[in-house]
Amino acid sequence: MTVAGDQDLTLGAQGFAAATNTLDASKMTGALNVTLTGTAVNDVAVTGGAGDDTATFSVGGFDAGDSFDGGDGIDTVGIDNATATTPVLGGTLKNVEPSA
Ligand SMILES: [Ca+2]
Ligand SMILES: [Ca+2]
Repeated sequence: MTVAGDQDLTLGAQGFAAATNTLDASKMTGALNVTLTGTAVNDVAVTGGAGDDTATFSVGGFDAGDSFDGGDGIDTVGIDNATATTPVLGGTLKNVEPSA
């Protein structure tokens, strides 16, 4: 999936069904806020753009095949392992800033 534009965009509960997926917002200048639900089983590589992006990996899915590159801006990652029977934290983070 590729998204672009100068408006802020919120994508709730994206359950990617293929084994490997990409969400490319690198051309976007608005802020992307996405929640990913399929990543415990499948893998998603999220690339943010110039805005302050947020990617939330929910349902226990931020494993070695998953990644988030925030790009420019002050970017945030959320990881929710609350419902996972076997929580994992093996994904790759790049260009994600610590919160103040
Ligand atoms: Ca995964
Ligand atoms: Ca960004």
